[in-house]
Amino acid sequence: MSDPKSVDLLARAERVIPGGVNSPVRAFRSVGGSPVFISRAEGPYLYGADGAQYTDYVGSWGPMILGHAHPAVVEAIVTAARNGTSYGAPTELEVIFAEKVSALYPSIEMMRAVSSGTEACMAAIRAARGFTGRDAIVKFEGCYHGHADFLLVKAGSGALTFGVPDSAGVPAATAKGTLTLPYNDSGALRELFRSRGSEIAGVIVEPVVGNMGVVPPAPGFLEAILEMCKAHGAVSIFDEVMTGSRLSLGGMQERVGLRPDMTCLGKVIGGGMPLAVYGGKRAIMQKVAPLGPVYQAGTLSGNPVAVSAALALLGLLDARVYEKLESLGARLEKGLVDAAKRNGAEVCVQRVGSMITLFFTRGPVGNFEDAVKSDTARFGAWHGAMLRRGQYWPPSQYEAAFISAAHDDALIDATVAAADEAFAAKQ
Ligand code: KE4
Repeated sequence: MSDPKSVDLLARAERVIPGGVNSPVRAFRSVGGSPVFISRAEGPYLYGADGAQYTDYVGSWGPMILGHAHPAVVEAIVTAARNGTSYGAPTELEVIFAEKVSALYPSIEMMRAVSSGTEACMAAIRAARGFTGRDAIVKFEGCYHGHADFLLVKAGSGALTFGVPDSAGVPAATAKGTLTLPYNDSGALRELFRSRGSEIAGVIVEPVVGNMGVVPPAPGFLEAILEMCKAHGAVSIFDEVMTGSRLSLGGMQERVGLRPDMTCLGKVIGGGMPLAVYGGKRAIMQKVAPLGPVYQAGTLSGNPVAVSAALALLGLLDARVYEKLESLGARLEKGLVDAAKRNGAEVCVQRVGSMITLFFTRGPVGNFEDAVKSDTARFGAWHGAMLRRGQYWPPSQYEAAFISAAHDDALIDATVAAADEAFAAKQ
């Protein structure tokens, strides 16, 4: 149950916006109840339409790594906007941004700014196809790379056949070019390359999955992807839209010391503004227009307001931030595990850095098949109980929750106390 003002707003919204929301997960459909309409946010807090305060564990689905409305980021946006919001022409800011990204991600020798993670992943795959002259791409079940047609695909019958659409409106012919394998299954990947390696343009992977809940890579899995791509002339693509500068300033690839051929970035890299990146090996990116035959364009790509926000945020991220995020993440993980045990709740908590998921299943969760064993009804009840206690947890079992550096030990302890009650709550 949400506050009366949000309920009224939802009724109005549903008349003019599908489900009343501009992105489906916000509708609370998978947890029940109606969504809280947010009026403002600051630091670790969201404020509902009725003024109620919530400790936020969504953080706009990842970007708000330093909390909401960070003064330095807001100031950068205001200052930039006073100079005009977008010119549709190159600026020095974009050069500084590209040099910064390349310094943080040595695997990105050349990059292009776009306006969303969807655009970044779509363009990266087009570049991989243009570079290799091949059509097939490989993704992993449970990973989400935005809503480009050829990425809304699920495994066809038998994971080694071509994909089938996972959304209405995606032509079967489009889906056929996408092969879907189980996450963390290096054997299936090796088998696929053995049988079809010459057809594969690229492999795209979330190096830590956030989109089926947090699922870390099994030892050797990411290395197998890079090895197979290298051996068969395919392009390895790390989709670090969520993990980039979230798990480390240089993303998951920095944590594991790997260099994919291409990387997609978004969320944190964009400073919480509509700004994302795709890039990688110079030889691949030199295929992109106007240098080469792979076309990609965008009206607001690299606009000065978004880039200024990004540079302000990135300039504040240092080792101390990631140390604090690790400490808070470990505190929350332990607190949730202990609270679940105290209440006899069968859960599995999986975390990497400040990305964490509470699965209502015994676990461990290593792939999509494991994740969907979760009791989503129990999760929904727990989510509602947490919300009533001022804790804003992602409204889906299959999402990552995010901790910001604006959170502190006291807030984490309050969240654990609420979780304790929520586990005990029968409804
Ligand atoms: P956007 O187009 O939403 O900016 O990015 C797509 C995308 C690509 N790759 C990864 C790994 C992502 O997590 C995303 C988007 N993440 C979702 C949350 N799981 C965005 C929230 C939403 O869809 O409302």
